[in-house]
Amino acid sequence: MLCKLIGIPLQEGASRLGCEMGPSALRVAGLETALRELGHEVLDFGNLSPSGVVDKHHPNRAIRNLGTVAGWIDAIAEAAYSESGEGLPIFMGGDHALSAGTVAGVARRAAEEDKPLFVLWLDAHSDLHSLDSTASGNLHGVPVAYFTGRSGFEGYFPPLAFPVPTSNLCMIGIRSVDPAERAVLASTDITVFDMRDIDEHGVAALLRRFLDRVSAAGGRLHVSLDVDFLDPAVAPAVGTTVPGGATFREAHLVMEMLHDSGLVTSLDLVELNPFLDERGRTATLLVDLTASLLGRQVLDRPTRSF
Ligand code: B3U
Ligand code: MN
Ligand code: MN
Repeated sequence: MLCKLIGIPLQEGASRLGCEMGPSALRVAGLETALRELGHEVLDFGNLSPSGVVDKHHPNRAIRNLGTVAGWIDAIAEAAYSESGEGLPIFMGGDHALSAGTVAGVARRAAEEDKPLFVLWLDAHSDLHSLDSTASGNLHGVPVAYFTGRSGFEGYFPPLAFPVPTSNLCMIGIRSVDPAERAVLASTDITVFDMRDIDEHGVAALLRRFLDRVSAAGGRLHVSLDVDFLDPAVAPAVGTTVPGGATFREAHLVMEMLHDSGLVTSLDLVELNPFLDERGRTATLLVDLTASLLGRQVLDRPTRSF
């Protein structure tokens, strides 16, 4: 498999500075070598930079860095479209606002191939705020609303030609949802599995159900992994830690199942803030999780039935 590493040092969507160092930390932690050791070809495209920044003002005065983030989304969407034609683009963030661009870009690619696009959102948060409803004003809280085509982004974020149908979106790991987001989740058909669902049913059963749907539809699958999907005890390098997240093993199992499915066509690694890390352990964990997604396994594993 050809793996394309694309750095996106965007940090203006988060409240704490530091995500701009995410792509460097993933490189230092050995992402390229880990993938090469699995037999993959790896191309590092370096880091993207934003399109021209136009100052934009929104009536919601809480919003921060709107013009800057909009400039990033524009450039990211273009790169995501161009690089998703062959191989597996791995978008190394950068804060989660970047997924407004990556998903918009891969959605355009899927539409061109006449395939449905599915999105697996691994996150503590639903990131479903509109520009009107965000109270923090941090734009890493809005990408899902944007790429599913909810209203209010017109004139602020780049026009969106191919919104992702909400029925094609599955969120796993959710445990911090604001009231406005909760109302959206209640009124749409987004599949949401919170931590209680993981506790009750196990992450494997939840994920298998979704992957079966993607496979039956012949879809492309974009995976967006926010560091705060993981429990802060194993992944401290994130600005918005929420206790009670996925364990080390749950996260690896998700990646191993994604590998076995053969369905993943693009990947975001987001919200890594190396300034908050402990001796690189979160960056290293992200590298190991990506290796699991790309086929690293403990044993040569035959299909087993118990
Ligand atoms: N929903 C809150 C918190 C948040 C969302 N995404 C992250 N934090 N990383 C907000 O600010 O919109
Ligand atoms: Mn997020
Ligand atoms: Mn999050």
